[in-house]
Amino acid sequence: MPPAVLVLNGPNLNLLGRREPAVYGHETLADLEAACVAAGSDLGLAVTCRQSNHEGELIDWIHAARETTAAILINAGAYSHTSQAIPDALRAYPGIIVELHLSNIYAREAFRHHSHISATATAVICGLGSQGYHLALRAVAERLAASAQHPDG
Ligand code: CA2
Repeated sequence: MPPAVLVLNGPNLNLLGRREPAVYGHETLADLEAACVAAGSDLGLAVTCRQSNHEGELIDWIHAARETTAAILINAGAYSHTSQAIPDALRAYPGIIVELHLSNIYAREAFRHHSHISATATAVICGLGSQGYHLALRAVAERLAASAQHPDG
């Protein structure tokens, strides 16, 4: 069985490709998710994608992933800057966590410069659009392969 990876997208990311293309690009969420599944399959990862506009639903998916997935890629949208509950859930997750943002949050409004999720994450990628998701999947595949070869680190 290939290692499972959960790609979580948070509030308003269902609007991708429909508004603000200058900031978030032309790709729709369906395009982004299909590319993640395809890249995962090339990398030997079983990728599942979920999007929600509701904090509690994102948290329920993080909890469920504890037993079943090797890594979570998360773009929590604006919850990154406001939520304490999502980072709490991520702190209880034992696998690899990559925080993602399509835009460069440091080049935008001051309220986007801090993410409560970053301190819980293994790595953070921002500003590369959908390419960031692809790079994150590649890094996860390489880390999992390395830890399979050297289980004690
Ligand atoms: O850059 C990112 O990926 C963000 O996580 C996107 C969030 C924003 O609140 C974060 O600061 C940075 C917003 C997602 C909203 O997505 C839309 C997409 C198309 C049209 C309108 C909103």
